[in-house]
Amino acid sequence: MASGEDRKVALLTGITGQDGSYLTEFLLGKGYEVHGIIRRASTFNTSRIEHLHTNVYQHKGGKMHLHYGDMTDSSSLVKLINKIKPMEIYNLAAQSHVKVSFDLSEYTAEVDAVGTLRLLDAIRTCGLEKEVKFYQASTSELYGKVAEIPQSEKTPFYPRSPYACAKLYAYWIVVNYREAYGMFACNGILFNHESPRRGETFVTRKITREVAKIHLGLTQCLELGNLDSKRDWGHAKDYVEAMWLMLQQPEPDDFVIASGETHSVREFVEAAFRHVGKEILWEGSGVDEVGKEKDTGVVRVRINPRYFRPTEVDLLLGDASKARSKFNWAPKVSFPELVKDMMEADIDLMKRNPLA
Ligand code: NDP
Ligand code: GDR
Repeated sequence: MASGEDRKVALLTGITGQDGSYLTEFLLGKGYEVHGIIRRASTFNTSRIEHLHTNVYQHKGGKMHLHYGDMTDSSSLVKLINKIKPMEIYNLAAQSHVKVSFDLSEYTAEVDAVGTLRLLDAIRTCGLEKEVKFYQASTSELYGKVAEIPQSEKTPFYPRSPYACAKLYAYWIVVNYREAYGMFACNGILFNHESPRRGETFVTRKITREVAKIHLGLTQCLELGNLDSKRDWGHAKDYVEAMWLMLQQPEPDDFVIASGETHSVREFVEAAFRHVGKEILWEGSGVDEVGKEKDTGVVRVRINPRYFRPTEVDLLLGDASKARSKFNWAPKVSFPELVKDMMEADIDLMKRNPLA
């Protein structure tokens, strides 16, 4: 383990997730020793970081170490922090699916809200509150029923799901520990960010996977919920850099990270089909709406109410000007480039493994 003033040691919760995998690559590239907490599963859950784990030469001067732990298990967190003595902690672990949080509301609060408290308290238990820099994965879902457009650090919150309510607690406990104990703790209020590594049940990845299958003749039609909600979508690779930049600032603070553009789910669907040369025409409205392929008239998109949420977030559009002015952050990947990246990856995946 590295020692001395220049130790670059980071601990990540949620290392096996989309953001955890990109952040690990980013930190290894900067020469960090990266420690990640993984939870026990009955099947392998490290596919997104396997390429970093097994090939020592891709570590680029850093090293990745994995440890069993869980956000619901305080003693595992204390033991790991005490052993690793990280300089930076990135809290990315969460039950991160908004729709699922309506079914698993108590568990979501345990992991996303109380889990964050456990981690902060574990740092204090180890006496490291003045040494560790802490990043909290906060979210644009906090804005929920939006009070203003675009949303900035000053926009009031109005959470619309058990997930967002849990993340609201986490947001405020981070602010409170910063003020109460002088911790270097930051909230990154990140708007939606996607990639070929996005979980398969989030809408963008669901669309790119299914459109890739339709393109290859593996399936005919894709089922979705609300096509009208609008999101500010960026690329996860750009967003993990912002997480790191926040912790390199002279003072801890909270920052919105967003692309500054908003698109509806319907627009994402159209862009994905356009990528494979199909134009979609919409007919009907509400649950009767369908998307037909212009050339053949075949129905390619159907609405299934099972994907509706009890309360929806209609429109998100972020204003990241504070991050731009404080540390010169701006997204590099545009909306069309994001769709292209995800479509190409899923077409390639489905060609290699049609059952994926
Ligand atoms: P993912 O769902 O891809 O990853 C979540 C990670 O948390 C996984 O590594 C998962 O482990 C881990 N995890 C879940 N429950 C526990 C637990 N009880 N103990 C330990 N680890 C656990 O999320 P993303 O990478 O997309 O997002 C990262 C963070 O950023 C999340 O907190 C999310 O809520 C937040 N966020 C995400 C945004 C986005 O657009 N992606 C936007 C704003 C915020 P496993 O692999 O075993 O399931
Ligand atoms: P979101 O992402 O809820 O914004 O949370 P998701 O991709 O799940 O939904 C975006 C929008 O698409 C609509 N939608 C569907 N969503 C899913 N998952 N499946 C469908 O079939 C479908 N059809 C329409 C949804 O109703 C919604 O309006 C993500 C997560 O990563 C959070 O952890 C993170 O905090 C926020 O982004 C910012």
